[in-house]
Amino acid sequence: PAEGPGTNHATDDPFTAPRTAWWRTDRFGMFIHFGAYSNLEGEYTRPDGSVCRNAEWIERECGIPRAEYEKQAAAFNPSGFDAEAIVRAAKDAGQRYLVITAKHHDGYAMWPTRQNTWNLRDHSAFDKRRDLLAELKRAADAAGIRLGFYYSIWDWHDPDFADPAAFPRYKKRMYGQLAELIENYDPALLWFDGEWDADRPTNRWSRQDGAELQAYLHRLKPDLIVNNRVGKRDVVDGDFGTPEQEIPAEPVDGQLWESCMTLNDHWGYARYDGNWKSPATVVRNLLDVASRGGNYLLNVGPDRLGRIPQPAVDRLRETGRWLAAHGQGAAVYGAGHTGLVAAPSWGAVSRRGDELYASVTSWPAAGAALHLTARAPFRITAARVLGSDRRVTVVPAGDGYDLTPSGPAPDPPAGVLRLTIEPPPEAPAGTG
Ligand code: H79
Repeated sequence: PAEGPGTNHATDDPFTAPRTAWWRTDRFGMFIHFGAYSNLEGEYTRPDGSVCRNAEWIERECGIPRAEYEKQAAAFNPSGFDAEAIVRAAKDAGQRYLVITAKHHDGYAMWPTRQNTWNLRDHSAFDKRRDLLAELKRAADAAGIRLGFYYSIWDWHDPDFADPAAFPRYKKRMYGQLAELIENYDPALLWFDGEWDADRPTNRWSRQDGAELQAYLHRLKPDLIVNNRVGKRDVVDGDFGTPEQEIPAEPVDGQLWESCMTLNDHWGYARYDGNWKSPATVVRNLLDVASRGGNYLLNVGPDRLGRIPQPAVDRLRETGRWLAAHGQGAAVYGAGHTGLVAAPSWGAVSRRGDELYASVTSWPAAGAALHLTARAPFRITAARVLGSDRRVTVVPAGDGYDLTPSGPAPDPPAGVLRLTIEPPPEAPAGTG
């Protein structure tokens, strides 16, 4: 049957469902790209001595012969993978969930799957008694952080994937792997990718395939959250949209969304990539995302031994410090789109109930005002700077209010103004 926009394959509305409440509140997660490609650390030396650079797409983009890729995977030994250190880094950043690549496009499973031997236990130099996903699950549970898995539908390794006649066999193994993931590790979320595969032009992954898969997953785990790449990335597919390396300018009506972004220029580890985003950029992205009602999934790529690079750890810690210093993340967790004000140039404004959180990333000169443009009528009954005893003078001005914090600019020149508003208009759905 034809389905109109807004008709989701889930049996509930993800925008308001209790099932998605934690995700709508938590706002900030850690993406982890880690797989057999990580062992190459972004560089492949061809037989002629030339070097080809990439990260998680290295097998395909650098044209590595299958046997060659399998050989290097057999040497993969992430002995330095420390689930507790990873969870600590996420926790330090203020991240509240993790999404790790259980299987990327190269088809290599990061857990001891029973469906094939192309996996970390059976095809590596890693300690066969260890199970990284189980370690991560245990550490995440202990820290009160949720765990999700990235799973690529596209599979470069399984010969049945690209053959339409054999695809049902691939699909059976894929369903089997997903059941393993759910039964063994009880993930809070599955993050699909690679539904736009180019290898089966006559038999593409369809909306119907996505709907069937989603129904299957919800039978196994009714409160599972699934991204929109389970289908065709339309409003009917999965629970949330997945803008990649971008932040939408506006919230998407009636739809949950999450921006996934890299911390440097690659998802997987690339030893030559030192183009790290500044902590200020990370903080600003998080504030912008939250103010538009979205989540921010910030990526790290562990090295061949499984260690998150130190520049990434440092930036995560700085981000967490910022949140802690300015109201313990009050502008982010459980906060969302205001529906009341225009996005200011000096920061971002989010809302939780009858409070607005005006995060200031460009502090004004002493005595100068921050202008807040109102898009709907509301009064401000109280204003303060979180984590500080500064006062805020509020004066109606033009199309909104002038907010003037007392004293000289703080060091660093940033802060969060909490504005209590009245009457508290109906908060938009989809926020905490
Ligand atoms: O897992 C990460 C990416 O590997 C995956 N999605 C995120 C979360 C992704 N797959 N494809 N794309 C993103 C977009 C396609 C980019 C491409 Fe390319 C441009 C494929 C080939 C050219 C990037 C640049 C990858 C190889 C070269």
